[in-house]
Amino acid sequence: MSAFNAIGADREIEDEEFTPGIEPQPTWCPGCGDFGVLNALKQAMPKVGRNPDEVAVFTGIGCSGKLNSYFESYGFHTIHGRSLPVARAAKLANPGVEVIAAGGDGDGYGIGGNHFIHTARENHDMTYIVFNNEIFGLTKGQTSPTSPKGHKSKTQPSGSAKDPIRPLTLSLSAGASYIARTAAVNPNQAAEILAEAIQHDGFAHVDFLTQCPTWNKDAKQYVPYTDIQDSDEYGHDINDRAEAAEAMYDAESKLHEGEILTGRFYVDDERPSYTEEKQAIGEMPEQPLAERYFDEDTEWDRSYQLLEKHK
Ligand SMILES: Cc1ncc(C[n+]2csc(CCOP(=O)(O)OP(=O)(O)O)c2C)c(N)n1
Ligand code: SF4
Ligand SMILES: [Mg+2]
Repeated sequence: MSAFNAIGADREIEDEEFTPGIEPQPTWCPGCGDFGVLNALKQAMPKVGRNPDEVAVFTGIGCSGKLNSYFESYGFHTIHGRSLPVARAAKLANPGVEVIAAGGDGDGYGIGGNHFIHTARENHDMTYIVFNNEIFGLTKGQTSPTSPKGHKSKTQPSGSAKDPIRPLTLSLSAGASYIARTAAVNPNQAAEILAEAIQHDGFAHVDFLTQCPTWNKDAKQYVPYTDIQDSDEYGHDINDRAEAAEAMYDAESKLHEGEILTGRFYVDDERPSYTEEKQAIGEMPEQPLAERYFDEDTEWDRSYQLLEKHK
């Protein structure tokens, strides 16, 4: 990709286009689940028909925050817990851009938890991937909001006295309109779920289970897992809020008992996004606010083409 290209024509897109040519190879530890997110995201892009120029990835701080260094697209490595407000601004200014925010469980459910709740509540049109390894990885294994009760770490040597957060349930009550859980050990499902989340109009939250073999050796590697959509035992109506809440509670209770339930938990295709709500009350224009440099012929212009292409 050359920076500041014109909008790409419709064409077949290869996942390898999302591998940067000049960036260093990932510095994640061998066996890290973060590789699973990167690969799934690359595989999702041909499914959604976006080329690298049409995507912007916003990350927080953590091992997970390195995602956009290894993924060819526009990117912004923000500060700890703050990927969502930056991503929201970008989407509001340039609605044709495919906005993806990503970060760790500490980043998104801890320090950035308030942004998570309110971005879900407002149903901003973006995908939010949370790398859930149940610890602070980058800072060497401290207890995080998703660490199980009793989990021992340098910050909680006698074991955590706290119940872990329930991210799926929290997301539902906050207002996210697409909620799924997948795992790095399940690459095909992960790529499908990310593609769906990206195509969803509204706030799509994917809790992505990622093993950290370096600092969380006690953690399960998230196998064996059950895909709730493939299971007669667990299938529920993903459009039914009450049934989704029950399925989420079940999955979150079983996670630390060694039963890993993954799949789509809730989808609401009817709810308008924040941009649509603001346009409906006349507080946002139909045309993109952002200007973008295309080429010598058109120079700076608002990103109408991008918006038109992906309407
Ligand atoms: C404001 C602020 N507080 C604390 C830190 C230190 N810090 C960096 S990454 C991190 C936690 C990372 O954990 P998580 O978000 O789960 O990401 P992971 O490394 O596990 O992918 C912390 C506390 C920081 N960079 N900025
Ligand atoms: S410390 Fe853990 S989360 Fe970070 S790169 Fe290594 S294995 Fe991955
Ligand atoms: Mg983490």
